Amino acid sequence: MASLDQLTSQEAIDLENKYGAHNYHPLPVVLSKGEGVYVWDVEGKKYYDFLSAYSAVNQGHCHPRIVGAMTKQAETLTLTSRAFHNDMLGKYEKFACEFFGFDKLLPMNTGAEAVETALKICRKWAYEVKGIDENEAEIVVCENNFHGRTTTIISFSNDPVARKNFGPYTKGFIKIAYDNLEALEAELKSNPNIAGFLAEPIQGEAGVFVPQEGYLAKAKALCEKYNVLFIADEVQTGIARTGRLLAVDHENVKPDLLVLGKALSGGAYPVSAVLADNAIMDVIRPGNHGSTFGGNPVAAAVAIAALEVVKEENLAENAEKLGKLFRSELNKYIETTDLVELVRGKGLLNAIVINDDEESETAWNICLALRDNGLLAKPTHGNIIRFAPPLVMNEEQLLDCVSIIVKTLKQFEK
Ligand code: IF1
Repeated sequence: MASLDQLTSQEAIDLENKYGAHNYHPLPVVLSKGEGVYVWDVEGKKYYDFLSAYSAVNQGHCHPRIVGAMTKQAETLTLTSRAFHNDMLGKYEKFACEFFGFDKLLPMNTGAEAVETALKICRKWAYEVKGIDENEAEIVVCENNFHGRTTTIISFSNDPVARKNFGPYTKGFIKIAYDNLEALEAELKSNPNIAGFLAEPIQGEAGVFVPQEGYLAKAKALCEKYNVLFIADEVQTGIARTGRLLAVDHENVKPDLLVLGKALSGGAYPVSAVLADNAIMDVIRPGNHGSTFGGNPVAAAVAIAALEVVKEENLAENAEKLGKLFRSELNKYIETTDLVELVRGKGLLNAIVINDDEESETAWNICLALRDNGLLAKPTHGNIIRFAPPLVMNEEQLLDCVSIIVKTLKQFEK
């Protein structure tokens, strides 16, 4: 087998198994092409993508405008490092700051790096502005959070698979129940060393858990009351996924630190960022933080194009409208069956809960059958299946997907 020959799916999987670290358990499907809401496997079978690379490909696969911006910039200048200026970074920072309504942006590459960046800014602000004693700052996080894979971030995870045997763990984090304002206020009230509160506006990995209405606005108000920074991790929920540009927009909340990643590039390139106003961001001075690739000209060009697509193609409005349709169509089916407990979500970030215990294989087997029927989705936490198609989907395609999903679920009715 010459390395440039077209592989079969099985050959590609065998290569990964032999030469790749086994840090994932992918659905057995090998993709080689994507366009809009569709992907194709190496045998040429076409699928609806109902994961969108965990909400990175909100703008659809290989969006011509994003690919065009990327290739044009790639032919001109790819990387200077931040030792020198480049002519794209400032343009992008201005564009993104105006787009999201903040004074300043700090560019990074991956979501985890942006979360780390927000934690560092928050701690520095705590010492230099709030006046907490050195090394005493603590950050409140939520149970069942997912914020990435670095040693610090997994230190405050409570998922044993992500965490066990990676210690010793970073100190300075306090875990409270998600969607529980009493727990938050109790912590803020009793502990003068709290610097920030980090939360996902909807918990993705936890199974698309939507908090009660008003939670984010009230949590932000509590943070203001106790002079604590509200850090919104919108890596997964941001960039139109939930039917608004940001999930916090549903409650008109402006976070003190906004963390973005994934769809900030439309999935074309790793681009992440933290946004904040000057009173906070200005604690960061030369040498305090950085990254070789963060803020490179390709990332800047890609992110501008990706955000323009979100606005010009009205992706937030489309996600809002199609999300309502998706849940109402699935609810019609759910009323008729015991197989599915419920559908929940916001915009086009949704999940169904299969009526089975967490250890059962049912959700995995449903995803295999969905694949066979031409739609790709992935279980999370055993019995939950996440549904997050690209936001460029139209109504006819969505209804086609609903019929594939319902037809497949019916195969599993007892
Ligand atoms: C993996 C989940 C999604 C995130 C939030 C930061 C990051 C993520 C809210 C880090 C990343 C991904 C990473 C991916 C699986 C995944 C995921 F299932 F684990 F929860 F999206 F749903 N904050 N989420 O969701 O961003 O460093 O990866 O760019 O395999 O780890 P990253």
